[in-house]
Amino acid sequence: MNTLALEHVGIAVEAPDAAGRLFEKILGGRRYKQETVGDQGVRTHFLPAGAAKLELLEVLGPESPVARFLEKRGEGVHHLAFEVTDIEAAMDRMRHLGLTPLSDAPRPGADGKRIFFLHPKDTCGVLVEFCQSTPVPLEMTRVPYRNGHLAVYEMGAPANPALVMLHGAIGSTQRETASLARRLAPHFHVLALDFSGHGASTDAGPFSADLFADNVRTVLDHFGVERAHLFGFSMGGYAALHFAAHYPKRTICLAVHGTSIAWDAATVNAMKGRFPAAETLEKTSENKQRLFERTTRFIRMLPGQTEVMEAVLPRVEAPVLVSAADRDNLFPLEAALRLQGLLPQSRLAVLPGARHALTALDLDVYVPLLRRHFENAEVNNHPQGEQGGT
Ligand code: CMX
Repeated sequence: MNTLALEHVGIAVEAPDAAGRLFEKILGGRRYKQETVGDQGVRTHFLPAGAAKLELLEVLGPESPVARFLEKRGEGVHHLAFEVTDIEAAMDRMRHLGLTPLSDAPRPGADGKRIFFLHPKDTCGVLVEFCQSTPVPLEMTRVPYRNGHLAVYEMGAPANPALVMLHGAIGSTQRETASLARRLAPHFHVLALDFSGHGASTDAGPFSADLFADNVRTVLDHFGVERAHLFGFSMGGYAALHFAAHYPKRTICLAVHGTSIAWDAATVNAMKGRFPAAETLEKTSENKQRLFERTTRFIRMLPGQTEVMEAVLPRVEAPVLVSAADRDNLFPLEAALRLQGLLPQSRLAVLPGARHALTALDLDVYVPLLRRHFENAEVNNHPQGEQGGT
């Protein structure tokens, strides 16, 4: 059997800000996430520590087990957490070892994880946590659209700023944006959608940037969201830019990753070269054949759209974070630079060590970048009244 890996060390602290600054100095990394874990009565503050993390535990109320710990013992190491791939099996194994998990079943922990504990009395005075990263299944809402529906995965509190998340060509939320969406959900009201004819959304005719922008508008209307941040990967970025250009009053700010607006015959062929790989992944999709046909027609039109985009994008006033992977195997870095050059309020980020696929990105690097970009955006100056149309 492989040994279990240390996932994080939990440290109970009285003053999370001061403790956070101290450990930032010691470890050399920055706090990258805060999260309230209501079930445990704590707020967690994460810092990177090599392959593991430090989890500073801030008490939220007197009922929290960490409050009792602080009262009895003061600040200090509170628990060690080990990563498992099957948390139910880990619970059974602990019971077979004669150890008693503190809960009958795994409970929700920080980071979308499922967790359980062993009592410190059974484990040499150390509270031991087991955690499984496998995320809870996404819940899908069917938003009526033309004669069918759009599949939307809603996460996070509706009181938070809305963030629409758009996948790439021949992709879907489940395959591409889900992990990123989960990481952003504690801070935003995430609406991750499958474009028409993709993933779990029904087909609604030929693909076009207008259709995808209309998908976004429909989802915002359905959820009663006036203005939103947009994130788009690859073709999703293209659609996000198109949306921002045509619905400026509904756009707070944007982030696009792995997106090019300068398509030529070579990019069309390179994109088509990715279809077989997608085919093996999309075996269950009823739309598969039509998806490839519609995508082929759509991307063949894109080289003819370059001039149109070049004329329209300088009018996008929303701040845009343009990011690209330094080893993107579909678009050269120049594509990102060219795009950034067209956008009046844009910043460029080059992310290390990744190819085109969004799933290959180091989210520990990318998520803080995105959060800062969205959170810095000017959100007070809400334009009112009539929205633009395509
Ligand atoms: N590490 C080591 N010893 C601990 C401990 C810890 N984290 N927490 C409690 N103890 C010790 C206490 O000091 C006490 O020892 P003494 O009997 O020698 O005084 C003993 O365990 C009993 O402690 P208690 O305060 O009387 O509390 P309970 O037995 O009611 O609860 C425990 C202890 C472990 C069952 C409870 O704290 C618990 O359920 N912990 C798991 C949940 C938790 O800690 N959640 C926060 C983690 C947040 C996250 O990572 O998401």
